Amino acid sequence: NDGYKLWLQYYPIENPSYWQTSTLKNYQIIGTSETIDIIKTELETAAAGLISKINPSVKNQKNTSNALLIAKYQDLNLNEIPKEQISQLGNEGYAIFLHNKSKQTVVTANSDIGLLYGTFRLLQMIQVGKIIPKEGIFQTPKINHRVLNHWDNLDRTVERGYAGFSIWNWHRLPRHIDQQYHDYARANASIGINGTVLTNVNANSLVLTPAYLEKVKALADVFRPYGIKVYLTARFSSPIEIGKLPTADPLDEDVQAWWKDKAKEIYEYIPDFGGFVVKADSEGQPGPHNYKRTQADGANMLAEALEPYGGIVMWRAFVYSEHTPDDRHKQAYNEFKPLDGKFKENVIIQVKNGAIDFQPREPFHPMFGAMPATPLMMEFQITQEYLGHDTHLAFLAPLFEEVLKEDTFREGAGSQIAKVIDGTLHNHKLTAMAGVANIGSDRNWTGHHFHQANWYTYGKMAWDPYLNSAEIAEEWLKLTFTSDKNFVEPIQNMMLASREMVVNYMTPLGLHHIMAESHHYGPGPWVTGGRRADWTATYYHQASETGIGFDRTKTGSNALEQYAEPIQKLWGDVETIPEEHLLWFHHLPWSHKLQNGKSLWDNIAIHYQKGVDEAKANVKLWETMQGKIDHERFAHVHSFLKIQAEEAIWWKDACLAYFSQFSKLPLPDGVENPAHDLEYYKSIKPRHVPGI
Ligand code: BDP
Repeated sequence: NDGYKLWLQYYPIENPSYWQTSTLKNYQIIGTSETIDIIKTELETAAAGLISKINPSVKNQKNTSNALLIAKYQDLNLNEIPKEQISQLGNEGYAIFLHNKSKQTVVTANSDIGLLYGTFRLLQMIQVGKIIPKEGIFQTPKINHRVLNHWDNLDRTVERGYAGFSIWNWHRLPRHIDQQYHDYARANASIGINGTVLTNVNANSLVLTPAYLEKVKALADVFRPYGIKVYLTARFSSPIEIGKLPTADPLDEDVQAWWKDKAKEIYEYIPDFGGFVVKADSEGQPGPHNYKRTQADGANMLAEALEPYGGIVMWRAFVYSEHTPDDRHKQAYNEFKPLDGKFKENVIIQVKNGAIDFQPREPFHPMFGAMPATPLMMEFQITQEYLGHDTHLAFLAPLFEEVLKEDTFREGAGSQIAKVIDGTLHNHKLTAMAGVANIGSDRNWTGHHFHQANWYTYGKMAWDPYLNSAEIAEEWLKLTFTSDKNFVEPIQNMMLASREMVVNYMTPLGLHHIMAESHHYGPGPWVTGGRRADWTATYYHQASETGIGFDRTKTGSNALEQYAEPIQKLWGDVETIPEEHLLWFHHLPWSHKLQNGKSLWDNIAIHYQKGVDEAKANVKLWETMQGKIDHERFAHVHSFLKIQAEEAIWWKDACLAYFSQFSKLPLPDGVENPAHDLEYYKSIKPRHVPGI
């Protein structure tokens, strides 16, 4: 098993129940469409696997009555479920229930896509051994646009991609449609993802030319029956680069007309094109600043072009500049907050979960909840730019869950981020979530087999941002590997603890951005100087003989003032701030005492050691799983876990060797001394990591 089948393994169920068998044996699907055909194929595939172990004579025996009925509500003759309940399902929701009279399992919806989602859910339930509750299941997505952002370049490299090359083969498109495009769409549909941004946020305007639009159209045609819309990144300077205009000024009439024509052209190719994602005025990307215009001027110009066709603009808030003297943490908020209410209705602001950049842990972005008149969407990074790339296991559900549950206090207590992004806090209809994809040409899609779980989690949480990590992990393990509880329970625990483990051996107690320069793999607390201070480690940890940490309170950058009062109070005080954010907001002496009575230095060292100990323990634990799953995936994960354990030591040793030159303190009991001196760690070249 090479993992290609992801969580859609459909391995045989042990002792299937009568309900499971009859549901998969005798079904009726009403309707005709490409989506209905996909549903049929899915059921056949699932049945061939899930009940393959039962006696073939039983399997082939057709009952006259169907045990499972899949049909749109309008095609059913059902008075059992009131119409209103179904109309609330909207266009993508579904219902699954047991029909009292006929005893059939019914999957119904208002659309074929709803039926597809319902079918996938039913099959997942059958695989993991769940039964349909008496009251039935009524599910509607809480977020409308659930999109993957591919940071894929047209030459098939993937920015921050660690699982091979881009799966979009632009050269062969549109004439060759690879089976993998279907498999990709199917996998996404199975977890509710309904949009894909094909291209990197560091955009190439070529993708907006006819030659590429034909290729994009070919992909859109594949994805459509799976309920997936295609979006593109729009390079702000495209009117100059491909339109031969002298400017890209958003207030220039020719520029506006150019975008309008471009939108019209795109919709001729792709009538249900989703819209644009834009990274402007950030890390060298052009934007409205080049013309002394605001982010709203830029976003609204594009929104106006897309508006006649129902397209949207996802305008990224990741705007910061090395020429702005202020703390990078504060810049996006300062830029966008004054523009609240100034964006057109089809603009949504795409905000990363934290104010810096996808760190193993970040306090939530202060923009969430702070712009009541503007829809805001969440951007998570599924690919692990700062969390050990492909080789380090980090199950990200706890990271996502932690952020989504944070209380912004913007409308008083209970103003969780999930409510900001599902539109309920400030009554917005336009809602979205983006996940920077971790998908590549590797056979198993994501490099580490366990990183499939992060793609899976993203889809599930975009559908319902109130889900909890433990349930997701359990279900994913059962779908992907086995239902054997001797495997599922310990490995679920391993997954759930893995992100905190990474935080411990990389950036404990609120440390951040101390990864190696540029590629961000491995430790680099010594990174300093160079082109941009805000891309160095020393900018963020501020370690010196007097202490460590970034003072973001009133005595420092005062980024804290961007949060609601209760947060300012809680985090502004070293006694009450959760220790996990301590050094994000405070600069403290090495001798500062933490809650456990030990010094800051001792605590830093203890956290690093803890991370290492856990990474080593994971290898041992995994070894006891041999034979419980297929050998291929077992061995793959085994070697990656070993890499992780070795590199956790590398992280600990490098960071402690570096910080101890300032703390000048010995390591506490139980913390192993670095094996080498600091110069040795500094000399390690990217990805050239010594074994231990
Ligand atoms: C950072 C990445 C960079 C991205 C940028 C972004 O290092 O490659 O282009 O974010 O999100 O995380 O635009």
